[in-house]
Amino acid sequence: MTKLDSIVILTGAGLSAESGLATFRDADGIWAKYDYREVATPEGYARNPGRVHEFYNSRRRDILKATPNAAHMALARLEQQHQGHVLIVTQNIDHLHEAAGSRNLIHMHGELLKAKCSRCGTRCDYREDLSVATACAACGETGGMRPDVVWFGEMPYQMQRIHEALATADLFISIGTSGNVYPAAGFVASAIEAGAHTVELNLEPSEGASHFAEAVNGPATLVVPAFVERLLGTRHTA
Ligand code: BV8
Repeated sequence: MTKLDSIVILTGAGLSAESGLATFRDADGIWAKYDYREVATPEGYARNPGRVHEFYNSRRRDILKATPNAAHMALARLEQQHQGHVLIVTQNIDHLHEAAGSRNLIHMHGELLKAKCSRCGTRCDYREDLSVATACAACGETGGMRPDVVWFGEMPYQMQRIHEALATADLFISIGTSGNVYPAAGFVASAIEAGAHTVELNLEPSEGASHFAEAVNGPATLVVPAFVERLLGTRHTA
């Protein structure tokens, strides 16, 4: 393998599946139980904020009970031991990458353990249930507090920083994502344009599998630690 200075890693719900958190598009996934237009769009929130709060309150409680798995730990090890630059861009709204020790991390779809006030824009850590009666600690207003997550039709966070990282990537790894949701699903094309080697680590081939130079299929807790050891091992032999 050539010199791999800059590594960009995109993660999705499949990475947290073995920590007990539901994915979206698997047979028993979240979108099999909820209509995303009702619970993950600004229109759905405006129509029925109580239903959206219920949806996210239940997921927040699940997230607070979850712990990082061997795949999260392996990615934190890679960041600590790799001589070059490692950036994780996660679509996940859980905090398991941080809990595993990852630091160089972008939550492009937001974080469920944060809330933001639609009235004054203030964002804060928030681990309790939210409701329309929750008052904003900054402006005191009620009725405006929402989970700090990016809904369909909303602009994902830190896109400029992500595109800059993709433009200089030597290696792009996509882990546990079905490649259905844009703009994240388009990152592999940007990485290819930058001349990066592209790898998909996923339970099964994703929608975008054909774009990747290399793929390893299997559960994240098996394939991710093995791939990280291969990368770190390569460093010693290069
Ligand atoms: C936007 C909210 C524009 C938080 C989510 C083209 C370009 C740009 C936009 C679009 C476009 N075409 C369509 C759009 C609109 C839309 C979109 O992509 N729609 C799709 C459905 C067609 N995109 C948007 O609206 C985005 N915004 O583009 O804004 C804009 C421009 C200017 C100004 C304003 C706006 C916003 C997208 C973000 C939406 N929010 N979530 C939450 O509730 O979580 S999306 C939701 O899907 C989650 O965030 C999730 O992370 C994301 C992706 O899902 P995955 O993570 O991939 O999960 P999934 O279940 O699908 O797959 C899991 C995979 O893991 C599977 O492959 C499975 O095999 C694998 N797996 C399972 N178990 C394991 C495993 N792998 C390994 N080990 C295991 N054990």
